[in-house]
Amino acid sequence: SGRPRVLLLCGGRSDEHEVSLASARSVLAAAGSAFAVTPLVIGRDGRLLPEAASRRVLCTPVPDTPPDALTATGALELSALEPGAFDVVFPLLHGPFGEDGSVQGLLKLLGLPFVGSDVLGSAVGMDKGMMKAVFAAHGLPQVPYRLMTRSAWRRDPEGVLASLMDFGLPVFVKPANLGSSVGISRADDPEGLREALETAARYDRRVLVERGLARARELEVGVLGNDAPRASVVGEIRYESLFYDYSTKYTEGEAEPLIPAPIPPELAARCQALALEAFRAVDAAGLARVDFFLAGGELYLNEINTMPGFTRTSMFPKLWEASGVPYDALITQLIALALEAR
Ligand code: G1L
Repeated sequence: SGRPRVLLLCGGRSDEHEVSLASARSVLAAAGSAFAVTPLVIGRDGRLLPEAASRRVLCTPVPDTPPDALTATGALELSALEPGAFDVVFPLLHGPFGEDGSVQGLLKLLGLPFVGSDVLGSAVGMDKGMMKAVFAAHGLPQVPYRLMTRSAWRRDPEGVLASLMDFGLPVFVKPANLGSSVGISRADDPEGLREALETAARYDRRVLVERGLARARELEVGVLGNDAPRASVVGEIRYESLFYDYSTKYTEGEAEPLIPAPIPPELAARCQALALEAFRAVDAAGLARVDFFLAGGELYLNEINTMPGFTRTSMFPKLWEASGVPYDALITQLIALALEAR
């Protein structure tokens, strides 16, 4: 009896701390009447704020974690997570300590149902190298890529550079760990490639090199569901940049979403079908945003994000709004999906 008790976990030790808080504010505002929502903010230092301080952080117009609100022993507040204390957890957490499946593992051990993918889907969705290997095993179309270790790069940089020459230029070089947007660069010449690899290798043990596409458009699809997932309408992201090759994705500039994307219906249907295949391939659950490149008439799967931006104005909620599922209903559906036996 009573409203379902929802624990909203947000913040965390990542670049996306503020994005997470912004999303949590949107969820709190939308879910606050239908659900009994308890927010818990994880500080940038990884410590949990007590509930009252968490509410203050989320309800303050200029948000940040006041240091004096931090508990001496954040681990103590984990007792709030005892089995049975909540009906469902909404883990709005990203980055190495939130999106790699570790939080999902903790919640699973505690027997608390949670929104979104389980350990496996979260972990695979987080790691670009593993994600691409899984997509490749499923025969999904991707740009040519190569995964290498930092140690291989440091041991034999000339050999690695030589082995990458058949890719052509430009290429994009990224740390394999998707949780972070830092360390990504575009290389247009061999010297740039050397620098890009050096940079990416500072951020992760594993580095991904992808062939750059000329004049690629970016399409995105929202997926909602568990074992019978549905795809949203297709959206397109365009950047302010005059020549929108996809490097602009990693530079400053306002993204302008077009929903639905101005593409032929057959292409939209193909995007949606591929998005559902990608969702199943990584064993995602609940929700995901699947991103594509469209270049030279060909569609390439770029990535799946099992923890997409989640404010009212983020792409994932907007895609569903345009598909007939408003924000509040989206939250209700996600909570229902978390409680559904799988
Ligand atoms: F809990 C969900 F629904 F699975 C979930 C979890 C995390 C949805 C969206 C997110 N997103 C993020 O954590 C963020 C880093 C993009 C900030 Cl909201």
